[in-house]
Amino acid sequence: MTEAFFYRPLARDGSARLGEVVTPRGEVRTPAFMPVGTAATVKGMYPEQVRELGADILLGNTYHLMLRPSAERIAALGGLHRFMRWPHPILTDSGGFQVMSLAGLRKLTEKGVTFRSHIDGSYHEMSPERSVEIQGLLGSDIQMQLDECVKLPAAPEEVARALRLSLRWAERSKRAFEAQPAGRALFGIVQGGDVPALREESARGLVDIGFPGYSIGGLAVGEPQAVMLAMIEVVNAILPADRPRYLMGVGTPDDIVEAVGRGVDMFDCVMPTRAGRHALAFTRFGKINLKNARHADDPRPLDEESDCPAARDYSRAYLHHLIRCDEMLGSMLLTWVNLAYYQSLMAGIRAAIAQGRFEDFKAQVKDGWARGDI
Ligand code: PRF
Repeated sequence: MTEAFFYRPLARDGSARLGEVVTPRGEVRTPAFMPVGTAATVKGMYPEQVRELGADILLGNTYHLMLRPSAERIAALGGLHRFMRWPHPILTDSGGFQVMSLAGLRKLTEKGVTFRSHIDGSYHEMSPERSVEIQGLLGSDIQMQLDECVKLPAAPEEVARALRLSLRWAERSKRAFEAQPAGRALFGIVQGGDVPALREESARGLVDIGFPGYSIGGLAVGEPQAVMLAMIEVVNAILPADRPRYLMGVGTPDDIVEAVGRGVDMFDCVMPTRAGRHALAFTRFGKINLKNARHADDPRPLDEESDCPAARDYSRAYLHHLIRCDEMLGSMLLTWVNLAYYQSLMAGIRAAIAQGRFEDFKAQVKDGWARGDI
């Protein structure tokens, strides 16, 4: 087993990239979608089941795990992989984004961020150094620097201040990360809002510091899709071709195919899992809301041609019934449907890039979503 972390490019089709992120815990086929396992679980799914759908890597959250059950407790129990029985690669977010969206009474200074837990109101401090230390205790394979993500729309001065703070935190994070074993990686996070010049400043600053991979943050936070895609183009023109690029917290199937076409390699999003718990199914025919009364008498499955038993073998009427009764199996089946759809989309994307027909594939899947449910 190699002790190195690196990106192996395999093929290109336009700007779309086929590759592998190689880690000591295994290879991640890219473009990759990472299911979100915030609280050391992909809600409603067995880890073995998530793996069988084709996931090579999961995302975990520093913020949630530091509060409950705590990084030190997970470390004492042998690390996050053993704790949750997922022996494959894990990527962790640094916590800053979750502090800003979930925690109460936040205070941000040069040193870091102080906040109150959304669980019990307890007081916590997070610095770039502490975030990296927590991710190290968890045993995360791919770690994120602490950053500040500004919601859009925002004043350019505010976006500039946040990206420059994030750059200084990137340097501190890199220094703190040097204490960790070989084979793990720390990614820098590009910020810069919807301002091309600030995106460039952020990307160049991070490349100067030097990271084994780069995340694109601060997008899908209120801006139109066209703006997000334009920012991805600006950033990917600067990021080195021999390092993986991860678009944080994105997105819909349409966002994913568009971003892949602009050179993004990795994605994560709560959308398939959260939407599944709220009765929304992602399919070849677009989104289907199983709450709708029109499904009550429908004996057809969601997609009779799917490889996923949840999509192929259960009637829409039954799924509708489970959701109406708030039965947990309804959430479990729809989470399964959605993660299976997302992973099959990624497998289709990878096959298309390998064969040089990514544009055709993109047109074909978009056509299916547009045609809609019968
Ligand atoms: N920063 C971090 N995590 C994130 C984001 C970010 O900007 C986003 C934005 N879409 C999602 N998750 N650290």
